Amino acid sequence: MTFKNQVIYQIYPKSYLDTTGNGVGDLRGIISKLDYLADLGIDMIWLNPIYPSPQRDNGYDISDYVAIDPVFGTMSDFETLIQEAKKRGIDVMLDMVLNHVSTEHEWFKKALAGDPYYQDFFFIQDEPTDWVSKFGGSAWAPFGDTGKYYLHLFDVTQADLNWRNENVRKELFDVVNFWREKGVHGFRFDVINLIGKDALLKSNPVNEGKPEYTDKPLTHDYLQLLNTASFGKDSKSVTVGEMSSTTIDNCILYSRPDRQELSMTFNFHHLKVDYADGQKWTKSPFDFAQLKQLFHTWGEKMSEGQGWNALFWNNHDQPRAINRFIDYKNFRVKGATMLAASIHLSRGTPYVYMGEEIGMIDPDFESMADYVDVESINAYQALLASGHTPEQAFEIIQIKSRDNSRTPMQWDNTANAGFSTGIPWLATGNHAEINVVNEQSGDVYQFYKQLIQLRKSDQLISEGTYQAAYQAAEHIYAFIREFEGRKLLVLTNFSNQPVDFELLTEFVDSEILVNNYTTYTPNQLQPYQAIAFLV
Ligand code: TEU
Repeated sequence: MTFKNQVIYQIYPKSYLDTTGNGVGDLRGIISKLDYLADLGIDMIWLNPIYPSPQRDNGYDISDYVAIDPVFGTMSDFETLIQEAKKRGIDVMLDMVLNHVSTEHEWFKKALAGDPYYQDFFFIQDEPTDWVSKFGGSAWAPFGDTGKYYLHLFDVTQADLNWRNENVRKELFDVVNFWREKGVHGFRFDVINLIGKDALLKSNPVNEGKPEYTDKPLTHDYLQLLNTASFGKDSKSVTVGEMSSTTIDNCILYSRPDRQELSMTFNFHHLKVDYADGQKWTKSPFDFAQLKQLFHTWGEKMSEGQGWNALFWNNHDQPRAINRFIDYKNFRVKGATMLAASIHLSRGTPYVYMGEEIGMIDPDFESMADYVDVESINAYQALLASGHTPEQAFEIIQIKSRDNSRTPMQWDNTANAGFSTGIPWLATGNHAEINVVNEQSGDVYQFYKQLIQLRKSDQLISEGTYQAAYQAAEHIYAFIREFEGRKLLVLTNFSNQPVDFELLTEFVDSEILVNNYTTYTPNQLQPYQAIAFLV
């Protein structure tokens, strides 16, 4: 079993299951659901940050890298989670947020107190650059009353770390090894392609300054040092880099096995095809032609370059895909299963985001008071400042907020969806119909189980090459996988209408391996049909 035939399930711990009644999910809640996860067939669970944090950015502002925030439980609870997961053949992947640290971390506090050793852990300059924070506003803030400024590419409470400083690198390598010694084999590295910054940071108005700090060449050197000093010593390690605004060429270098950097990479280009003018906080239908072109380009080039894609539609930073890409009011189940097939049969490692396996959708929040995400709250103010009415601004937040995917897991149709006996930290979504009790025997969950099992059992899916197909077809995304003489043609209809097609002659005598419908009309795909032909 390698990362090529594994499926990774992402858990947002705050929202998975609360066992204490404080309205926040916890480690014992995850432990209580390991049998459910084992039934689904997943191989690894990725946990978003569970470390001590002021929670300004829901745990991505870390104040202690090697402890468990009491809101999630104790280190003993974590050790129990590792043991219980292992009993079920499930490994754990932790989120390593190594580009920045909370301003509540002792390193920043000591720097602020005047300790030059720790001041060199950060980017502190006399003059700020013109860079823009990814959460809006300047990427610089006053460093105490020194008259200098410190860099924060994200929230003002998330200070960027200076990876040029070998003392910083050593501290961070020690963090990864601390969790390896706890039995952790998986690591997701948060915005790790931002760590290669220059010593002296200078202004660059291009794309809000991104070229000055994204995918810089030193990033590869640092990843090779990190690999050698930590997870590279573990033959079972699975590592994934979250790559912000990256390129295919860099992702091949980040994930090509001989480079000894990472196992695979997340890129987000396919989740920006519903951005007007490349801007997230806009309202725009998705561009299907651009979506399939991106899948084909990334699929073929990563295959040719021996790179490895993390395949996903959902995560904690994205609205749920069913809302973005599917006529979900009429075709929720078919749309959910079609989306699943479009990545689980492709080349890469699929990620299932909690609730995706039961077809969860965005909540119907009715006012800004329902939203808590710092990025969304900042964006709402920016939309008002740029002339949007409150109604227009709210409509954009409703479709784009990260809170959409962070609502509590929907276990049943009781109050709070069976997530908590207390008041949930974030309101629940529409769990009356969409919940595990209703859906676990239903089409979506069972289809995910089938896809996950196929990846384990057939090397054509885990190892096969990727080749684009039906590129000119207006509503069809299709590709061919090939391995040791066997071929799989996967066709997905991204529309709510039947679509005619001509089956490639080489597949005329094929068998149907996967179909999210119970029937097949020759040379016609039904609305949101996903079908795979094997020869
Ligand atoms: O996200 C990186 C990132 O760029 C996010 O801003 C994300 O792309 C954006 O919100 C999409 O609109 C990582 C984590 O996944 C995210 O939760 C953190 O807020 C961020 O880094 C800072 O650590």
